[in-house]
Amino acid sequence: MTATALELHWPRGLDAARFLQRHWQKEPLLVRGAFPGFRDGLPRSRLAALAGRDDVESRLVSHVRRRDGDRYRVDHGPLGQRSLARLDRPDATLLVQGVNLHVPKVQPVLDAFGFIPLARRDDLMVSDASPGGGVGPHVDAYDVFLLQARGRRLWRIARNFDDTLLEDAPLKLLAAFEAEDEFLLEPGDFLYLPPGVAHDGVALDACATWSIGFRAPSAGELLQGWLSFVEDGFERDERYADPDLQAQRSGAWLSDQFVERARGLLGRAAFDRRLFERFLGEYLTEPKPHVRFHAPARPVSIGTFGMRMQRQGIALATATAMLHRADQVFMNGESRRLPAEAMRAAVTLADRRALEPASRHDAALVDALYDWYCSGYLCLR
Ligand SMILES: [Mn+2]
Repeated sequence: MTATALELHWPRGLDAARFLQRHWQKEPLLVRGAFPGFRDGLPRSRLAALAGRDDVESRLVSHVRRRDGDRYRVDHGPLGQRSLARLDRPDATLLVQGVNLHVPKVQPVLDAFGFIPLARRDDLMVSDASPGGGVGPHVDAYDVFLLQARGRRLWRIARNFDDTLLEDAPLKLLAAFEAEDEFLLEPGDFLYLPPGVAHDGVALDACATWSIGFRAPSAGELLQGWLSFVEDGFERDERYADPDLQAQRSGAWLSDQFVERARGLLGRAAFDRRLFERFLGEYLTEPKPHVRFHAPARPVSIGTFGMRMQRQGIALATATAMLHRADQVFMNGESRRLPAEAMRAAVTLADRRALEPASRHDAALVDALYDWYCSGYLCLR
Protein backbone atom coordinates (compact mmCIF):
# COMPACT_ATOMS: atom_id res chain seq x y z
CA MET A 1 0.00 0.00 0.00
CA THR A 2 1.11 3.55 -0.56
CA ALA A 3 2.32 5.33 2.56
CA THR A 4 1.00 8.73 3.54
CA ALA A 5 2.00 11.66 1.36
CA LEU A 6 4.85 13.90 2.45
CA GLU A 7 4.60 17.61 1.81
CA LEU A 8 7.66 19.64 0.91
CA HIS A 9 7.66 23.01 2.70
CA TRP A 10 9.42 25.57 0.52
CA PRO A 11 10.95 28.66 2.10
CA ARG A 12 9.02 31.90 1.64
CA GLY A 13 9.00 33.07 -1.98
CA LEU A 14 9.92 29.68 -3.42
CA ASP A 15 7.83 26.89 -4.93
CA ALA A 16 8.53 24.06 -7.34
CA ALA A 17 8.18 26.26 -10.44
CA ARG A 18 10.50 28.94 -9.04
CA PHE A 19 12.95 26.31 -7.85
CA LEU A 20 13.16 24.93 -11.40
CA GLN A 21 13.60 28.40 -12.82
CA ARG A 22 16.24 29.66 -10.38
CA HIS A 23 18.06 26.61 -9.06
CA TRP A 24 17.60 23.42 -11.08
CA GLN A 25 20.88 22.76 -12.96
CA LYS A 26 22.03 26.25 -11.93
CA GLU A 27 22.40 27.15 -8.25
CA PRO A 28 22.71 25.19 -5.00
CA LEU A 29 19.88 25.62 -2.51
CA LEU A 30 19.60 24.86 1.18
CA VAL A 31 16.10 24.32 2.52
CA ARG A 32 15.74 24.08 6.28
CA GLY A 33 12.78 22.22 7.72
CA ALA A 34 11.63 21.07 4.29
CA PHE A 35 9.86 18.15 5.88
CA PRO A 36 8.76 19.17 9.38
CA GLY A 37 8.55 16.20 11.69
CA PHE A 38 10.31 13.99 9.12
CA ARG A 39 10.90 10.54 10.56
CA ASP A 40 13.68 8.44 9.15
CA GLY A 41 12.05 5.05 8.79
CA LEU A 42 15.28 3.23 7.94
CA PRO A 43 17.32 2.28 10.99
CA ARG A 44 20.89 1.13 10.46
CA SER A 45 19.86 -2.49 11.04
CA ARG A 46 17.50 -2.30 8.03
CA LEU A 47 20.24 -0.78 5.85
CA ALA A 48 22.75 -3.36 7.03
CA ALA A 49 20.31 -6.12 6.05
CA LEU A 50 19.96 -4.58 2.57
CA ALA A 51 23.76 -4.29 2.26
CA GLY A 52 24.06 -8.01 2.92
CA ARG A 53 21.95 -8.90 -0.13
CA ASP A 54 23.43 -9.68 -3.52
CA ASP A 55 20.58 -7.96 -5.36
CA VAL A 56 21.37 -4.65 -3.66
CA GLU A 57 24.29 -2.38 -4.61
CA SER A 58 26.23 -1.29 -1.53
CA ARG A 59 29.66 -0.02 -0.47
CA LEU A 60 31.43 0.62 2.77
CA VAL A 61 33.85 3.54 2.77
CA SER A 62 36.36 3.96 5.58
CA HIS A 63 38.16 7.23 6.01
CA VAL A 64 41.64 6.65 7.35
CA ARG A 65 43.25 9.79 8.72
CA ARG A 66 47.02 9.66 8.58
CA ARG A 67 49.71 12.15 9.29
CA ASP A 68 50.76 12.16 5.62
CA GLY A 69 47.22 12.69 4.37
CA ASP A 70 43.79 11.11 4.23
CA ARG A 71 43.20 7.66 2.78
CA TYR A 72 39.95 5.99 1.85
CA ARG A 73 39.18 2.32 1.70
CA VAL A 74 36.18 0.97 -0.20
CA ASP A 75 34.58 -2.44 0.24
CA HIS A 76 31.91 -3.45 -2.23
CA GLY A 77 28.78 -5.34 -1.24
CA PRO A 78 27.28 -7.72 -0.47
CA LEU A 79 28.74 -6.81 2.93
CA GLY A 80 29.13 -9.28 5.77
CA GLN A 81 28.92 -8.68 9.51
CA ARG A 82 32.65 -8.03 9.76
CA SER A 83 32.68 -5.19 7.27
CA LEU A 84 29.51 -3.70 8.74
CA ALA A 85 31.00 -3.79 12.24
CA ARG A 86 33.26 -0.94 11.11
CA LEU A 87 30.24 1.35 11.42
CA ASP A 88 30.54 0.93 15.20
CA ARG A 89 33.77 2.91 15.01
CA PRO A 90 34.23 6.48 13.77
CA ASP A 91 34.93 7.55 10.17
CA ALA A 92 32.91 4.89 8.33
CA THR A 93 30.10 5.24 5.81
CA LEU A 94 27.70 2.64 4.49
CA LEU A 95 26.25 3.52 1.07
CA VAL A 96 23.18 1.65 -0.13
CA GLN A 97 22.09 2.37 -3.69
CA GLY A 98 18.57 1.99 -5.11
CA VAL A 99 16.85 1.79 -1.71
CA ASN A 100 13.56 2.77 -3.39
CA LEU A 101 13.73 -0.44 -5.45
CA HIS A 102 13.46 -2.54 -2.32
CA VAL A 103 11.72 -0.46 0.35
CA PRO A 104 8.27 0.80 -0.69
CA LYS A 105 7.89 3.09 2.29
CA VAL A 106 10.52 5.56 1.00
CA GLN A 107 8.27 6.31 -2.00
CA PRO A 108 6.59 9.37 -0.37
CA VAL A 109 10.00 11.09 -0.25
CA LEU A 110 10.51 10.51 -3.98
CA ASP A 111 6.94 11.69 -4.60
CA ALA A 112 7.70 14.92 -2.71
CA PHE A 113 10.29 15.61 -5.43
CA GLY A 114 7.80 14.52 -8.11
CA PHE A 115 7.98 17.92 -9.80
CA ILE A 116 11.08 16.55 -11.54
CA PRO A 117 9.95 14.14 -14.29
CA LEU A 118 10.45 10.43 -13.72
CA ALA A 119 12.56 10.16 -16.89
CA ARG A 120 15.20 12.21 -15.05
CA ARG A 121 15.13 10.25 -11.82
CA ASP A 122 17.82 7.80 -10.89
CA ASP A 123 17.38 6.42 -7.40
CA LEU A 124 17.41 6.99 -3.68
CA MET A 125 20.79 6.24 -2.12
CA VAL A 126 21.16 6.17 1.64
CA SER A 127 24.45 7.00 3.28
CA ASP A 128 24.60 5.92 6.92
CA ALA A 129 27.75 7.15 8.65
CA SER A 130 29.43 6.93 12.01
CA PRO A 131 30.78 10.21 13.45
CA GLY A 132 33.49 11.57 11.13
CA GLY A 133 32.26 9.42 8.24
CA GLY A 134 32.21 10.78 4.69
CA VAL A 135 33.27 9.80 1.20
CA GLY A 136 35.62 12.76 0.76
CA PRO A 137 35.47 15.89 -1.42
CA HIS A 138 34.24 15.15 -4.93
CA VAL A 139 32.17 16.39 -7.88
CA ASP A 140 29.19 14.64 -9.42
CA ALA A 141 27.87 14.89 -12.96
CA TYR A 142 24.28 14.70 -11.72
CA ASP A 143 21.80 16.83 -9.78
CA VAL A 144 21.08 15.65 -6.27
CA PHE A 145 18.87 16.47 -3.29
CA LEU A 146 20.73 15.61 -0.07
CA LEU A 147 18.06 15.08 2.54
CA GLN A 148 19.23 14.78 6.13
CA ALA A 149 17.27 11.91 7.62
CA ARG A 150 18.94 11.29 10.97
CA GLY A 151 21.71 13.00 12.97
CA ARG A 152 23.73 15.94 11.64
CA ARG A 153 26.04 16.29 8.66
CA LEU A 154 28.26 19.22 7.75
CA TRP A 155 28.31 19.91 4.01
CA ARG A 156 31.11 22.05 2.58
CA ILE A 157 30.74 23.09 -1.05
CA ALA A 158 32.61 25.06 -3.72
CA ARG A 159 31.57 26.30 -7.16
CA ASN A 160 35.14 27.20 -8.12
CA PHE A 161 37.76 24.67 -7.24
CA ASP A 162 40.97 23.00 -8.27
CA ASP A 163 39.88 19.84 -10.11
CA THR A 164 43.12 17.91 -9.57
CA LEU A 165 42.26 14.42 -8.34
CA LEU A 166 43.88 12.57 -5.48
CA GLU A 167 46.28 9.96 -6.84
CA ASP A 168 45.94 6.25 -6.04
CA ALA A 169 42.55 6.68 -4.41
CA PRO A 170 39.72 4.14 -4.82
CA LEU A 171 37.30 7.07 -5.30
CA LYS A 172 37.53 10.14 -7.52
CA LEU A 173 38.44 12.68 -4.84
CA LEU A 174 39.66 16.26 -5.09
CA ALA A 175 43.25 16.61 -3.94
CA ALA A 176 43.09 20.22 -2.74
CA PHE A 177 39.48 21.00 -1.86
CA GLU A 178 38.71 24.34 -0.24
CA ALA A 179 35.17 25.16 0.75
CA GLU A 180 33.42 28.38 -0.24
CA ASP A 181 30.32 27.68 1.83
CA GLU A 182 29.31 25.33 4.56
CA PHE A 183 25.95 24.16 5.85
CA LEU A 184 25.10 22.10 8.88
CA LEU A 185 22.10 19.92 8.08
CA GLU A 186 19.66 18.53 10.62
CA PRO A 187 16.84 16.05 10.09
CA GLY A 188 14.25 17.36 7.62
CA ASP A 189 16.68 19.82 5.94
CA PHE A 190 17.90 19.29 2.40
CA LEU A 191 20.65 20.68 0.22
CA TYR A 192 20.15 20.74 -3.56
CA LEU A 193 23.32 20.60 -5.66
CA PRO A 194 23.43 21.02 -9.43
CA PRO A 195 26.05 19.01 -11.35
CA GLY A 196 29.61 20.27 -11.12
CA VAL A 197 29.57 21.69 -7.59
CA ALA A 198 32.33 20.21 -5.44
CA HIS A 199 31.09 18.93 -2.09
CA ASP A 200 32.27 17.16 1.03
CA GLY A 201 29.84 15.90 3.67
CA VAL A 202 31.10 14.82 7.07
CA ALA A 203 28.92 13.18 9.72
CA LEU A 204 28.99 15.05 13.02
CA ASP A 205 27.06 12.33 14.82
CA ALA A 206 25.96 8.91 13.69
CA CYS A 207 23.83 10.13 10.79
CA ALA A 208 21.94 9.17 7.69
CA THR A 209 21.59 11.18 4.49
CA TRP A 210 19.18 10.27 1.72
CA SER A 211 20.41 11.26 -1.76
CA ILE A 212 17.63 11.65 -4.30
CA GLY A 213 19.71 11.35 -7.45
CA PHE A 214 18.93 12.12 -11.07
CA ARG A 215 20.17 10.72 -14.32
CA ALA A 216 21.37 12.59 -17.36
CA PRO A 217 22.58 10.19 -20.04
CA SER A 218 25.70 11.20 -21.95
CA ALA A 219 25.70 11.27 -25.74
CA GLY A 220 28.00 8.25 -25.72
CA GLU A 221 25.71 6.21 -23.45
CA LEU A 222 22.68 7.05 -25.60
CA LEU A 223 24.54 6.16 -28.78
CA GLN A 224 25.61 2.83 -27.39
CA GLY A 225 22.06 2.06 -26.27
CA TRP A 226 20.56 3.16 -29.56
CA LEU A 227 23.00 1.13 -31.62
CA SER A 228 22.34 -2.04 -29.70
CA PHE A 229 18.58 -1.35 -29.90
CA VAL A 230 18.59 -1.06 -33.70
CA GLU A 231 21.02 -3.93 -34.05
CA ASP A 232 18.47 -6.25 -32.48
CA GLY A 233 17.00 -8.25 -35.33
CA PHE A 234 19.06 -6.30 -37.85
CA GLU A 235 19.75 -8.20 -41.08
CA ARG A 236 23.53 -7.89 -41.38
CA ASP A 237 23.97 -10.16 -44.41
CA GLU A 238 21.63 -8.32 -46.71
CA ARG A 239 23.68 -6.67 -49.44
CA TYR A 240 23.30 -3.76 -51.78
CA ALA A 241 21.61 -4.84 -55.04
CA ASP A 242 20.65 -2.94 -58.21
CA PRO A 243 19.28 -5.28 -60.87
CA ASP A 244 17.56 -2.24 -62.41
CA LEU A 245 20.78 -0.23 -62.72
CA GLN A 246 20.80 2.34 -65.51
CA ALA A 247 23.72 4.11 -67.16
CA GLN A 248 24.50 7.54 -65.72
CA ARG A 249 25.66 10.55 -67.66
CA SER A 250 28.35 11.14 -65.04
CA GLY A 251 29.76 7.87 -63.84
CA ALA A 252 31.18 9.65 -60.81
CA TRP A 253 27.72 10.79 -59.59
CA LEU A 254 26.72 9.27 -56.27
CA SER A 255 23.14 8.75 -57.37
CA ASP A 256 19.86 9.27 -55.49
CA GLN A 257 19.19 5.61 -56.05
CA PHE A 258 22.42 4.65 -54.31
CA VAL A 259 21.77 6.93 -51.34
CA GLU A 260 18.19 5.73 -50.92
CA ARG A 261 19.02 2.06 -51.22
CA ALA A 262 21.95 2.33 -48.84
CA ARG A 263 19.64 4.03 -46.35
CA GLY A 264 17.06 1.31 -46.98
CA LEU A 265 19.65 -1.32 -46.15
CA LEU A 266 20.18 0.31 -42.79
CA GLY A 267 16.42 0.28 -42.23
CA ARG A 268 15.76 0.63 -38.50
CA ALA A 269 19.26 1.91 -37.96
CA ALA A 270 18.67 4.97 -40.13
CA PHE A 271 17.29 7.53 -37.71
CA ASP A 272 13.55 7.18 -37.24
CA ARG A 273 11.84 9.46 -34.73
CA ARG A 274 9.05 7.08 -33.65
CA LEU A 275 11.51 4.28 -33.20
CA PHE A 276 13.83 6.51 -31.24
CA GLU A 277 11.00 7.43 -28.89
CA ARG A 278 10.33 3.76 -28.30
CA PHE A 279 14.02 3.16 -27.70
CA LEU A 280 14.21 6.00 -25.16
CA GLY A 281 11.22 4.72 -23.21
CA GLU A 282 12.64 1.21 -23.08
CA TYR A 283 16.15 2.47 -22.31
CA LEU A 284 15.08 4.74 -19.46
CA THR A 285 12.95 2.07 -17.78
CA GLU A 286 15.55 -0.68 -18.17
CA PRO A 287 16.14 -2.21 -14.71
CA LYS A 288 19.63 -1.94 -13.25
CA PRO A 289 21.67 -5.12 -13.70
CA HIS A 290 21.17 -6.58 -10.21
CA VAL A 291 17.42 -5.93 -10.01
CA ARG A 292 15.26 -9.06 -10.08
CA PHE A 293 11.50 -9.33 -10.31
CA HIS A 294 9.54 -12.09 -8.67
CA ALA A 295 7.00 -13.62 -11.03
CA PRO A 296 3.94 -15.06 -9.27
CA ALA A 297 4.52 -18.76 -8.51
CA ARG A 298 0.99 -19.65 -9.63
CA PRO A 299 -0.35 -16.78 -11.76
CA VAL A 300 -4.12 -16.53 -12.03
CA SER A 301 -5.71 -16.79 -15.51
CA ILE A 302 -6.16 -13.62 -17.55
CA GLY A 303 -9.94 -13.77 -16.90
CA THR A 304 -9.45 -13.89 -13.14
CA PHE A 305 -6.77 -11.21 -13.38
CA GLY A 306 -9.18 -8.84 -15.19
CA MET A 307 -11.93 -9.48 -12.63
CA ARG A 308 -9.66 -9.01 -9.64
CA MET A 309 -8.11 -5.93 -11.21
CA GLN A 310 -11.61 -4.39 -11.30
CA ARG A 311 -12.42 -5.47 -7.75
CA GLN A 312 -9.12 -4.93 -5.94
CA GLY A 313 -7.00 -2.73 -8.13
CA ILE A 314 -3.32 -3.28 -8.91
CA ALA A 315 0.02 -1.81 -7.83
CA LEU A 316 3.43 -1.65 -9.48
CA ALA A 317 6.16 -3.77 -7.91
CA THR A 318 8.53 -1.66 -5.82
CA ALA A 319 11.39 -1.96 -8.32
CA THR A 320 9.26 -1.30 -11.41
CA ALA A 321 10.00 1.74 -13.59
CA MET A 322 7.18 2.98 -15.82
CA LEU A 323 6.98 5.85 -18.31
CA HIS A 324 4.59 6.75 -21.13
CA ARG A 325 4.55 8.81 -24.28
CA ALA A 326 1.81 9.28 -26.90
CA ASP A 327 0.25 5.84 -27.38
CA GLN A 328 3.09 3.87 -25.82
CA VAL A 329 3.73 2.65 -22.29
CA PHE A 330 7.15 1.55 -21.15
CA MET A 331 7.76 -0.79 -18.25
CA ASN A 332 11.09 -2.20 -17.14
CA GLY A 333 12.63 -1.99 -20.60
CA GLU A 334 9.55 -3.27 -22.47
CA SER A 335 6.95 -1.32 -24.42
CA ARG A 336 3.34 -1.67 -25.51
CA ARG A 337 1.15 0.42 -27.75
CA LEU A 338 -2.31 1.02 -26.30
CA PRO A 339 -5.60 2.48 -27.59
CA ALA A 340 -6.70 5.82 -26.10
CA GLU A 341 -8.96 4.56 -23.31
CA ALA A 342 -6.44 1.98 -22.10
CA MET A 343 -3.78 4.68 -22.29
CA ARG A 344 -5.62 6.94 -19.84
CA ALA A 345 -5.59 4.20 -17.20
CA ALA A 346 -1.95 3.39 -17.99
CA VAL A 347 -0.97 7.04 -17.41
CA THR A 348 -2.67 6.95 -13.99
CA LEU A 349 -0.84 3.74 -13.15
CA ALA A 350 2.50 5.25 -14.20
CA ASP A 351 1.97 8.42 -12.14
CA ARG A 352 0.44 6.90 -9.00
CA ARG A 353 2.08 3.46 -9.14
CA ALA A 354 -1.36 1.94 -8.54
CA LEU A 355 -4.81 1.62 -10.14
CA GLU A 356 -7.87 1.78 -7.91
CA PRO A 357 -10.71 -0.72 -8.38
CA ALA A 358 -12.85 0.28 -11.37
CA SER A 359 -16.17 -0.82 -12.84
CA ARG A 360 -14.52 -1.89 -16.09
CA HIS A 361 -11.18 -1.89 -17.85
CA ASP A 362 -10.32 -1.82 -21.53
CA ALA A 363 -9.45 -5.30 -22.83
CA ALA A 364 -6.18 -4.06 -24.38
CA LEU A 365 -5.12 -2.71 -21.00
CA VAL A 366 -5.90 -5.96 -19.18
CA ASP A 367 -4.02 -7.81 -21.88
CA ALA A 368 -0.87 -5.70 -21.50
CA LEU A 369 -0.98 -5.60 -17.71
CA TYR A 370 -1.57 -9.33 -17.48
CA ASP A 371 1.71 -10.02 -19.29
CA TRP A 372 3.51 -7.70 -16.90
CA TYR A 373 1.76 -9.27 -13.92
CA CYS A 374 3.10 -12.66 -15.08
CA SER A 375 6.61 -11.15 -15.18
CA GLY A 376 6.26 -9.87 -11.59
CA TYR A 377 6.28 -6.19 -12.67
CA LEU A 378 2.95 -5.50 -10.93
CA CYS A 379 0.63 -7.27 -8.54
CA LEU A 380 -3.01 -7.50 -7.59
CA ARG A 381 -3.78 -5.66 -4.37
MN1 LIG B 1 28.16 13.41 -4.19
